[in-house]
Amino acid sequence: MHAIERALKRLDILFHTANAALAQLELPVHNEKNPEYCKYAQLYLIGMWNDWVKYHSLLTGKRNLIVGVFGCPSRGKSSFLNVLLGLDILPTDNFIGTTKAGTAISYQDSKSDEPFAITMIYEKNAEPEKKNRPVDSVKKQVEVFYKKSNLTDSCIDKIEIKGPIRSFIGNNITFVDTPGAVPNSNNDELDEEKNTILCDMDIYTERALSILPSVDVIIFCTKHGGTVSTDIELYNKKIIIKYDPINVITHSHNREDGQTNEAIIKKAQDKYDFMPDNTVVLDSKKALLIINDKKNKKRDIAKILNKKFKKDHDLEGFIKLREMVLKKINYKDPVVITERITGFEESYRSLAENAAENEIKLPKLPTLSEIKAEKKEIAINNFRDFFVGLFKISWKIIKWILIVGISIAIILVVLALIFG
Ligand SMILES: Nc1nc2c(ncn2[C@@H]2O[C@H](COP(=O)(O)OP(=O)(O)O)[C@@H](O)[C@H]2O)c(=O)[nH]1
Ligand SMILES: [Mg+2]
Repeated sequence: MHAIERALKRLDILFHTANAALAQLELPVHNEKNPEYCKYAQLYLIGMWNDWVKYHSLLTGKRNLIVGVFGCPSRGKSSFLNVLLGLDILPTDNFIGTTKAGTAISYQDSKSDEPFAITMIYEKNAEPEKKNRPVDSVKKQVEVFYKKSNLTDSCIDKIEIKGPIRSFIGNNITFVDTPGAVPNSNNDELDEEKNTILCDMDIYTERALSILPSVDVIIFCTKHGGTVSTDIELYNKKIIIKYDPINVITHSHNREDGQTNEAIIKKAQDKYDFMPDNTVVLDSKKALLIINDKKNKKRDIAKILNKKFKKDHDLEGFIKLREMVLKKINYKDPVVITERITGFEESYRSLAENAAENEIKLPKLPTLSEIKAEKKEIAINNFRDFFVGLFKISWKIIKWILIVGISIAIILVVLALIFG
């Protein structure tokens, strides 16, 4: 707890310094000097600022941790999320563009007959549209909202689903499903791969990538036996630059006889050449059979999944995945916090150095010893002020006591003289 309090103080300092730097850059004199640089630095600071807001709200427990699933179209993202949610509620299909907007799913307890609240949120002023549904109708309602999120109208922000999900990872995580993204919309590989319906991949890609900065943990989905150059390009251009994702290989039904998960991962590592060790192989289709089994509708799905995932070779990837997610979300670990804040500080320092080269003076980030020295000085000043204040009040009181005392004494002397 102590580490978190200290971390929050350091974050506050960064906050103030970055805000002061932004104000400095907005000064007309600087903007005229080097408008190009000012614009770049402003954007950079705003990006940093957003990251701090995100981290701050996480550390103070004001929001859930957010896990986002990304990847090219039809890599099994929505199917695999249904397994993580313990409920088959997200639309999945064999054609590109099934998931049409970012969809955030989180736990909310409810005893109502329609315990799931599904909301379509628009970017601009339009009022959100909200429907309450029983679990069996959630998928249908989401599809209705997806249809409404007409491609020519890109002002839809996201869809939110809140209800009693049965996640075997934990209830304090918000999961986000995203539309399939492509690194380049004229990709021939996609047409070869699928009977592509006519759709504007740019809008889906934009919607998916706009979600990237707001998530804390990224899961990147690829498909066993699928084509790879689009995945590699998307991964290298958009994901790995900023994030350290967990990699998931779905569709393990394509495995050759006796092929182990390790062998699949090894093969993928050779083929993708980017895929690091934190990769798991999953068969969502098989796991969904357990989730959709009528017998299991009213039972504790987390317990059932745990047991089956541990026993079944095809499903064991889910257990590994849970371990990886939990390890990544260990954000209250003092080492993780310190590393992260040091990272923020370093990027601010390099920005300030860069600014100096451009003859712009940004506020200096105080060092911890400077902050300590400043605090000490404040404490000394407060201490001194307290005694000065006490002395002043005491002096006033003494002065009044003396005045009153002397007056009474004079009166008594006068009275004594008069009455003899
Ligand atoms: N056999 C098998 N099929 C899968 C698996 N995951 C997804 N699929 C199928 O692949 C297709 C695309 O899945 P979807 O979840 O919609 O992909 P998304 O576009 O990445 O969200 C659907 O027909 C799924 O049923 C899996 O692990 N095994
Ligand atoms: Mg999908």
